[in-house]
Amino acid sequence: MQLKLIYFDQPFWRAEIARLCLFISDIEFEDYRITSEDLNDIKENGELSDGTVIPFRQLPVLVIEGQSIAQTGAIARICGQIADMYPNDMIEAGKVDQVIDTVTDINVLINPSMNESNPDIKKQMRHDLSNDALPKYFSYLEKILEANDSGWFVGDEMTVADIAVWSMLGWIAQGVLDDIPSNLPKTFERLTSLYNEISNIPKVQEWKRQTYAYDESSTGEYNYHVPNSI
Ligand SMILES: N[C@@H](CCC(=O)N[C@@H](CS)C(=O)NCC(=O)O)C(=O)O
Repeated sequence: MQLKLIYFDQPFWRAEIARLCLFISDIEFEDYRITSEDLNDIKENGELSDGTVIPFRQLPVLVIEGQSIAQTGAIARICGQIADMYPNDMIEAGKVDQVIDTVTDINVLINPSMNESNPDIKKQMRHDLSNDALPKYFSYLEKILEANDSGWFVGDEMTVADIAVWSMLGWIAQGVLDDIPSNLPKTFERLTSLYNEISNIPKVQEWKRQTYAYDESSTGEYNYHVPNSI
């Protein structure tokens, strides 16, 4: 099966959910990271120069057997099924989906503060996120982990839901979001354990070594200090 995952050259959860489950399960795929020319093509024409369709002019897009699929959740479900990290059972599948959609909701909550140019308003937004919205959502996620009691969100094995939360927590724990404390997730015991458990998986460490920049001296855009533990 021919698989190509198209995204920016960043380890953001929207792409990592697909890249990582495929990598962990030794499924071959093309990890295509767009150039600035590609981005222009996407914005102007809704496709890459080779004709690959980018349906909503946003990324990620998965090209599977020559067909383009957009939307993080849809891609996660396909890659999760291929990688055997997405349940067959309808209810269990729904439990995975609800976690992925909640990570989307958290992302959407953070977005306005990323686009805010007034520093005072931005600071207030980040303060509100850190003291209200984020802890609230983390506590809901924590409760699901507590109810399942296997260490994973659904069933007894890691699914794409766990990878989504891991990658989202890593985004926050990097400390790249000004005025959102990097240790915010740490007060949530089960989320912390989940994060550390996934970080310790040898294939995850290998993926990070291969695709995340680790040069301590670099301050470049592509230097991701996604911590191994929180
Ligand atoms: N609903 C989409 C949202 C995807 C999205 O917001 N992608 C961002 C990158 S993380 C993007 O392509 N931004 C460029 C743009 O919207 O012009 C999904 O779930 O995948």
